[in-house]
Amino acid sequence: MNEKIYFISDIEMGGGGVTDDFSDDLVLAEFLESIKNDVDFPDKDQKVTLVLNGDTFDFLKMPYQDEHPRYITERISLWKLDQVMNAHPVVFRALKKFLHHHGSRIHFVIGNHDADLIWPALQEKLQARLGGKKRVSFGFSYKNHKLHAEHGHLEDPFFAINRKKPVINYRGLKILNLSWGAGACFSHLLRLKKQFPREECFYPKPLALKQNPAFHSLSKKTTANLALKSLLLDPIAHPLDPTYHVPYLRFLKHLLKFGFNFVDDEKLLKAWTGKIIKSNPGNEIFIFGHAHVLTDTPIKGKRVLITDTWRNEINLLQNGQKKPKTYAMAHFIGGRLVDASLKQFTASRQQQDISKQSAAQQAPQPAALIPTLENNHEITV
Ligand SMILES: [Mn+2]
Repeated sequence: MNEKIYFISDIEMGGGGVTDDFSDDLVLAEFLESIKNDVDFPDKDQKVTLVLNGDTFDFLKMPYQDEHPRYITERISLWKLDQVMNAHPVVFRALKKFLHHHGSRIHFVIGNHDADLIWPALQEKLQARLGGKKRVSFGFSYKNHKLHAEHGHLEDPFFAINRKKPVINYRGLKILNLSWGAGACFSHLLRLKKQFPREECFYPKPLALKQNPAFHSLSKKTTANLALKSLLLDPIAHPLDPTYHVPYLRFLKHLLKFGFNFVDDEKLLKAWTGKIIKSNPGNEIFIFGHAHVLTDTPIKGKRVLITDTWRNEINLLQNGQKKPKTYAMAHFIGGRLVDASLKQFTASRQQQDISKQSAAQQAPQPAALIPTLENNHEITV
């Protein structure tokens, strides 16, 4: 059996409004076409799997009829999925076309922006739209031999959810059991996003704040407001409401260990990836998204690949250019991993190896964090 697996993450496709950070539909469609061509389909034993490694959809920032309700029912999530399908028809057509081939599969890993994918109605709708139950699957992770992939938010203190209890009953409603970070987005961070939609997509964040005093000032106000209300006042005002729950102990531990550094901080990144490595023993290679950085590095003696975002993120360190579209590829022959690497996709159909490290090379390499991980002092929405 010859199998190639492609991983992309953090596309953040939304409903087409001001909070929708994805607009490279044609590039994504071309990428899907290129990976289909990369595989020799006349070979009956050839398989190709596309793993959409979390935050494929951005249901989190997307409004529901101009509002941002905290109680997300299956009906609300379905409405949001319809908006995404209407806003990005090119992508849905390309995904469906990718699945025309007998050996192809798509696996949706659930992230913090698309927690709604847990609803059966959404899974059924996507399966019906793209290629059937056997071809389209969902889960919090993807496993293949000694490879483990997941989005990464389940060890992020601000966006972690209880994966064993993703849906809860409250006031007679079945709703998503979302993270504290999701609630903070609905109540505070979205106001900042709507006022500065572009600035929120600038990397690195400290430089974006420095360049725009108005953005800096509103960010500071939002952070202060968020700390006072979401951490203190809201839980007192709504003591029985699970959507206002604050995991204080987890936050305190984070604060003592990492201060005000968040998801892409280098030390923190090693900590959360290390936890996932520890709880999935026996695996040799780990693939994540979520941090919006590109990394190929050894952690705890295992190889860790992190794919960067496909949303319109601007790199201020490179003359304000849009970040390149990157992905990971793993190649199995007869159940043995023969290659795993990070690659860059360019719309001209030329792909470039950016981490030519064979899977056989298990000896720890010098830390290769690409690009430099900047300390991020703001929570990214
Ligand atoms: Mn994420």
